[in-house]
Amino acid sequence: MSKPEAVKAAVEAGKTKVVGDLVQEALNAGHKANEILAVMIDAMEVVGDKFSAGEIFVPEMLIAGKAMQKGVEVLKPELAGEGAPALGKCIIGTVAGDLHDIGKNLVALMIESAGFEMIDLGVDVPAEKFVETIRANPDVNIVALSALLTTTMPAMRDTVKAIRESGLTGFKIIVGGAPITQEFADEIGADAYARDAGAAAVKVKELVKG
Ligand code: B1M
Repeated sequence: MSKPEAVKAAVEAGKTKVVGDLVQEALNAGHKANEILAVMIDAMEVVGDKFSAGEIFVPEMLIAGKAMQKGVEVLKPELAGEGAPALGKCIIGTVAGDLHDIGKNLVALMIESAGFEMIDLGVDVPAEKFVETIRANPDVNIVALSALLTTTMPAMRDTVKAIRESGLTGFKIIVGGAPITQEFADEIGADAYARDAGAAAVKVKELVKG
């Protein structure tokens, strides 16, 4: 089994204690951080499919998520890079009712690495909390919303609506997450959509450069 395959197997099996070491071994063996991240995302895909098929349940999905987080911790310095010019301030959060944060954390890491100061509101963030935080940070130029459930897409819509109705301006809203599409982003009045964390970092740079 190759080093990345070992990482994938350990994430799938929720082996939280060994994933970090396996990721480090894969890096030491010359595998790129993005390649290792991709196999961990594949592992979560397998876990999600097994959950859908009724082969595993929420606790197993949770533990696989924890295992992935351990792996991401080791990858962070490699993914983050350094020395990006200061481009502004970003507020990020997973919308109300949604507890998924692995993807949101990756997006936060990549946007931060692109040169943004990050205010991470965490998960299950009510629309009012986004509005309140934007109001308290007049220099914010990016608001980033994540949603992983089809059932929380309406909360994303409500959040964009609440932010627009607040009358606050001077920032762009970017949305993303597995069920989100460009069409949905357009429909709810977001300024941008990104498919993954790398694309989100590219997009926010374009947004602030106007
Ligand atoms: Co949940 N879950 N989960 N889960 N979970 C999914 C999302 C699911 C697809 C699994 C499945 O059934 N196949 C399914 C959703 C179905 C749907 O709505 N269509 C699902 C379900 C049903 C549920 C529960 C309802 C289960 C239950 O209780 N019966 C429940 C809901 C809880 C809640 O939120 N209220 C639930 C709970 C959980 C756990 C808590 C156990 C755990 C989350 C742990 C955590 O996040 N700390 C969990 C997990 C781990 C998953 C899967 C297996 C993995 C998610 C993940 O981290 N992927 C997931 C299946 C899957 O994704 N294949 C599943 C890896 C991560 C890197 O990818 O988050 O997609 P992702 O992020 C990507 C992109 O989406 C994008 O960039 C990232 C990569 O670069 N992106 C953005 C994300 N945010 C972005 C924002 C942007 C731009 C891009 O701009 C701002």
